[in-house]
Amino acid sequence: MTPLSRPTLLEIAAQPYPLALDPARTALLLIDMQRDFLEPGGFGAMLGNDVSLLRSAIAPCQRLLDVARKAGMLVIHTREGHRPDLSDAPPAKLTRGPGPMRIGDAGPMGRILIRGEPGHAIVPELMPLPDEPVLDKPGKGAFYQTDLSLLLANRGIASLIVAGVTTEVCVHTSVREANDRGFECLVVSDAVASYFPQFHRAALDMITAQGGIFGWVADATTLCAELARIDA
Ligand code: TIU
Repeated sequence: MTPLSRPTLLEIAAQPYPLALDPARTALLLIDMQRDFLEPGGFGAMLGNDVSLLRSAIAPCQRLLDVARKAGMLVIHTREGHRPDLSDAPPAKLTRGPGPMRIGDAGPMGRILIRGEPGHAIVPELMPLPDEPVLDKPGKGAFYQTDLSLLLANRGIASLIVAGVTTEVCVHTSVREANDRGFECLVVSDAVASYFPQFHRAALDMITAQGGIFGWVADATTLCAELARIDA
C-alpha cells in the first residue's frame, strides 16, 4: 500500500461499519498488560483463572505498539493496582472473593495488585518507553481516579485504539467510560483477551451491536496494515 506523507484520514475496515481515524488525534490505550493478570501467581490466578488464556493478546499488542510508535501516535499504558497501605482500595474490593488470598497479600510475584511489586509491572514484551505515560488506576475503568482525560485533552485526542485485558472487565469498563466522554473507540479483537472465551466474544459483540453502541471492533492485522501507511 502507498505510504501517507501527510496527515490523512485512515479508513479502517471495522465492525459494524468502516471507521475514519485521524492518526494525529488517535491514541493507543493498552489496558493492564501486567504480570498480575498474565503470569501465574498474581491477581488473575488468585481469582481462580487460567492466566495462559490471556497470553494470546501479547503478540498482537506488540504489533500494535510497533506501528503506533513508528506512526508517532500517543501511546498510553494503564496498570490496575493499589498503594502499599491499601488506602485507595475500597473495602468492598478488598474483601471480595472467597479467599484465602486477597489484594495486598504476599504471593509469588510480591504483594498482589500492589504498586511497585513485581507482579504489578507490565509484561516485559510490552515494556513502556520512557516517554509513554503509564497510568496507575485503582479501579477497572481507565478514567476513574486518573488523569487520563487531561492527557487526552492536552493532545487533542478524539479516538482511542483500545487493547489489553480483560475484554469484559477493564477493557469494557474503560471503553464505556470513554464512549460517554465522547471518544470514538476501536477495540482490537485479537489484542484483547479474557479468562472466559464466551465473555470475550459477548463483550466484543456488545461493543458493535445496535450500530456500534460503544464503538468499533477490528483485528490487529487489518489495523496494523493501515497504521503502517503513516509516514511519521
Ligand atoms: N478479573 C478480571 O477479569 N479483570 C480484572 O480484575 N482486571 C482487569 O480486567 N484489568
